[in-house]
This record gives sequence, C-alpha cells and structure tokens, in this order.
Amino acid sequence: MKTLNHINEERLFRNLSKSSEIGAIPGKGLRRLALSDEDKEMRDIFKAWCEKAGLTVRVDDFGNMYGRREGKKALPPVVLGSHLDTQPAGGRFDGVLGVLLALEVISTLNDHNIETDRPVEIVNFTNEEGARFEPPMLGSGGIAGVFDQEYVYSRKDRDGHSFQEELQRIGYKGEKENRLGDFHSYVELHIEQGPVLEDENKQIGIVEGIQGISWLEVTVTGEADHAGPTPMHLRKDALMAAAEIMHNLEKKIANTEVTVTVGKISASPDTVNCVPGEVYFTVDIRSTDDSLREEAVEEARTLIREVCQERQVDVETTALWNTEKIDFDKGIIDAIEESVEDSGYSSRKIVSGAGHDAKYMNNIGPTAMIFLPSVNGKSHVPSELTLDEDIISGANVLYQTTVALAEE
Ligand code: HGY
Ligand code: MN
Ligand code: MN
Ligand code: MN
Repeated sequence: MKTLNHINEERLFRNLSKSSEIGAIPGKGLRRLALSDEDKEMRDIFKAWCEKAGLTVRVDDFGNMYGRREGKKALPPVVLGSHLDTQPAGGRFDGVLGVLLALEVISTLNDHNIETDRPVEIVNFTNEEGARFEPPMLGSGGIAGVFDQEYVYSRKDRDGHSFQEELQRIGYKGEKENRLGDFHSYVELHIEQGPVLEDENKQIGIVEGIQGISWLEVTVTGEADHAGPTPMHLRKDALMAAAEIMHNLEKKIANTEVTVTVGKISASPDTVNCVPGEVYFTVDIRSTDDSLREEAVEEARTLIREVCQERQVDVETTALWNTEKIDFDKGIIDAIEESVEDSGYSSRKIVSGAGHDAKYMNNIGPTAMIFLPSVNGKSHVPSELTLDEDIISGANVLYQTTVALAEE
C-alpha cells in the first residue's frame, strides 16, 4: 500500500540536534547515563515534545515513558520506540534515533490528519545501556516480566546510588498501572552499530533476530604487597592472574562464532609500587548459537578457575546477565519488508549483534526492528555516525510500516 511520506526533515533534525546537546561530550558524543541529571533534562524535553504532538504522556514504575495517540478503535496499539540513555562516552544516535523517529511518525500523522484504526504509542525505555545500572534493559525487561520491581530498584551504580533512589530523585518514578499493556506490534528503529550495511551499501537492515549475550563478573583476590622487597615467587599478584586469564579468554575461547569482551576493570591497591591484591573485571560473551555461547561461558569459568588455582589466588565468578538468541515476528518483518520495497530502498536481512529493548518486547508481543547503516560500523563511541539521508530513509520506512500495522 503506497502512502505519501512527508516527514518533516527540518523538525526531525532540529530535535536530533537538540538531543545531541544534552549530555554532549567532546567529539560529538553523549554522556547521558540512565537516571542522571542529563537523562532527566532529555526526558523533560521529550515529554514536552510529546505533549506538543498531542500525545497523552504517562510514566510507569520503571520510569519508562509512553506517549499515546488514540486511534479510531479501542484496539491494542502499535508501539514504536527505543531508549534515550547512552554509554558514558557514547554516540548521539544509539537509541535516540528510535525514539525521535517514532515521534516524527506521530507528528507526520498529525500533519496530514491521518486517523489510524489502532492507537499508536511511542516509548522511551529506561536504562537500556546497562552502563550505569547493570544489567541492561531494566525498563523493557521490567515490563516483560524478566526482572521484578524489587530487583530493578535494588540495582546500584558505582557510587552506591540505587535505581530506585535515582528514579525518585529525577521525578520519573511513575505508577505500575501505567506499564504498557497488551499491544498489537512493537517496531524499534535503531542504528546497526556494526559494518555490514555500509559494507554492502544497503540503506535498510531488516532485523530478523538478536544474538544471545552472557555477562560474567570476576573478582580475583590475591595479596597486596610492596612492589620492591617482595620476591616474585612469593607473590599472589591478583592483576597478573587477571592478565593471564584475559589473554587466554581471547586466545582460547573467542572465535569467529563467539565474541569475548573484557571490560570494567579495576585493581586495588592501584599505584605504581603496590602489588594489586584485588582485581574486578567483567566478561561479555555473545553468539548467534546458544549452545556455542553456553559452552564458551563454561570454558571461561574453567579457565578462570584453573589460572587462579595455579597462582594460588582466590576467585569468585558470578553470572550477571544471560539472554538467549531470539527470532523476531515474521508478520512484522514482512510489514517492514513491504514498506522497504514500496519505498524502493536497498536492504538486507540481518541478525543484531547488539542487544536492544526489542529483545524483551519480543517476549510479550509481535516485534521486529529496522536498522540504519553506521558509518565505519562504529558505535558506543563519540564518533558514532549515521548519515542524514539514511535517517530520512529510516523515518520513511518506520512511517510506512506504522501506517500499515495501524490499519485493522
Ligand atoms: O550491550 C548491548 O548490546 C546494548 O548496546 N546494550
Ligand atoms: Mn541501543
Ligand atoms: Mn547501546
Ligand atoms: Mn551516583
């Protein structure tokens, strides 16, 4: 079904550049951590934009923000959205495009007085990144029943502030009854965050699923010592043990099917002339094949244990987050594909290497995603970039898909 697409590019890019100012860091990046002052500032602006577009705004007990546009019929809504929080030194497109292009779809429907059969809701999910409060997607995972409210509220940042107190502090602790109810479909537009679309010169990625992700946290405890008088053979150096573990995680476990990423590293004491007695780090293991991922997690645990035994240091390895590979809804994928074909854009099917709120939305309703190319495949860095013409194509596809899905 051909629909005229008249997104308002000036409005869209004005909103995007405003978002790019809130939490701006050098290199055109963003630091807008979940439930931070910057997140509050952006939420307030987004709320005002939603109200200006005639949406009814509500906030649930996880701080998820919903803007609702009524339809002709009291049917379950078509839902569009993503997240406005970013990595500590992230980009200005990750998550943001999904929320702002959803708003642009609403504004375009308004511009042309289009009344859809189904209501349309747009959503900003809390803490998708999991950079401040682990694990990721606490907002979408909360409404999908993956995490209960008590668990989410108890999560603490590195300074010991809890999710609950920060949600309260910024004034976005809403009501449980405001959570998203039954919905017809969820479509999340997002940047690819990898090199495939650019490499194959494709304008749109039609996302069929998301790979599985496992997070481990590891604490190695040896003995702190003076760096000078302590002979090497008498040391229990926690950092050297961790270094050997990290080297072997890459050499023995990572491969073309399984990615392994070590991060969030801290050592104490952390000075030039002390042997570190305690080291903390995380391990992120991903694969599109769940059995390979689970095998890799077990091999990592064994490797960590064996290195520490040999070095006579203690170690505690705990599972922080586990998600299986998911496949999106065929009907929604087809609706996206039809919109892409109608618009004449080049596209390819793709499985997401990154996690998204759509992962959990897929647990509770028909879901799929639209990807836009990332320049040089870069993301989670200030230099993250998606070109204007690709943003416009994405807005057109999201608009067309929404109009199609919102028709009974
Ligand atoms: O970890 C992820 O893949 C997502 O960006 N939070
Ligand atoms: Mn994201
Ligand atoms: Mn991200
Ligand atoms: Mn804090």
